[in-house]
Amino acid sequence: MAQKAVFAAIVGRSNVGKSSLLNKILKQKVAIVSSKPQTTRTRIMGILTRGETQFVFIDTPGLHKPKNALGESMMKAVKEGMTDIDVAVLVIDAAPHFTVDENNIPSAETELIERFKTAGIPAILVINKIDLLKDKEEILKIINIYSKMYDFDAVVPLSAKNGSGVDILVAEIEKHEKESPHFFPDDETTDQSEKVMVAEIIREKLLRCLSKEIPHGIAVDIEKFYERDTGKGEPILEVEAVIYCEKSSHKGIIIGKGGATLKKIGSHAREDIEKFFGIRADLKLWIKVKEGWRNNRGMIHTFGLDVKEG
Ligand SMILES: Nc1nc2c(ncn2[C@@H]2O[C@H](COP(=O)(O)OP(=O)(O)OP(=O)(O)O)[C@@H](O)[C@H]2O)c(=O)[nH]1
Ligand SMILES: [Mg+2]
Repeated sequence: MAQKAVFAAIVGRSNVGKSSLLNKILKQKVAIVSSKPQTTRTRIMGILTRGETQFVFIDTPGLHKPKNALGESMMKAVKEGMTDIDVAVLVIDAAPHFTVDENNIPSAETELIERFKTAGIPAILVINKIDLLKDKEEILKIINIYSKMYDFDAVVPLSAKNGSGVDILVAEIEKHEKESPHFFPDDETTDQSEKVMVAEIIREKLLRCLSKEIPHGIAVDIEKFYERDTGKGEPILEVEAVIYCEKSSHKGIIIGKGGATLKKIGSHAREDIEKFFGIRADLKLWIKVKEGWRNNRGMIHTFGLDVKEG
């Protein structure tokens, strides 16, 4: 049988659960998740090969009005993520805190839907977080508002948290497959390098352990990453990472009283690194201050956060 492939971009506002959905589809965590907006900073590919079909999902940063060069780069990554796709998956948050009002749709979202129209991109509307909904009428209200904006191929209410509805979405995406050779090895799950995965795991713990604005000004750079032979039969993964923050006051907060916060971040990150690589790990963290890096294109490039062309 001929091989098939389908490219699907997962797009939508910040915090609606795009990365959670990708992880649930893949049954493996490849994208970090947090309750803070703008968690995802780059375009992340998640790959699932099932029978003859290879699904390539493109997780994208949440739509927002950029306030700095990093934000601009993130929005460029969304645009880039929408090129050469077979279908777009627009994710909407149905949780009660998220009021959908047709008079108050953010311009970034309406512009995205305009792109669906002009580029003729078929789209699926995903209504996520239905596990939090008491009143299912809310789903109908959302469908009503969004179906006026675009002729969606399908509407799938689901929960990226408990997985209900996720299989229905995958089946809807599969309808857009095309005959094509597979683009990635069949056992691959992401296009991110191991070093990037490690940096992202550390950044996730920073996002989760720190409050408010500080995590948004953080970047993680992996300086050393190698397997060391312990001579006892079992190698150990040695990781040394630098956490860059924007202010020296932030550095103090990241370290915490007696180093407690950094210790907690380090041990949570190490646990996840060990789980991901299936090997014991040793993690050393340093903190450096790099004022205003989010407006410095050179630094954005150094941290791998700019949009790669091609
Ligand atoms: N209850 C519930 N929470 C969810 C669900 N999906 C995601 N969440 C939570 O929503 C928050 C945001 O999830 P993410 O997956 O990081 O959202 P995102 O859209 O990728 O966010 P950005 O990368 O910032 O654009 C996290 O706290 C998730 O645990 C769901 O189906 N139900
Ligand atoms: Mg995300």
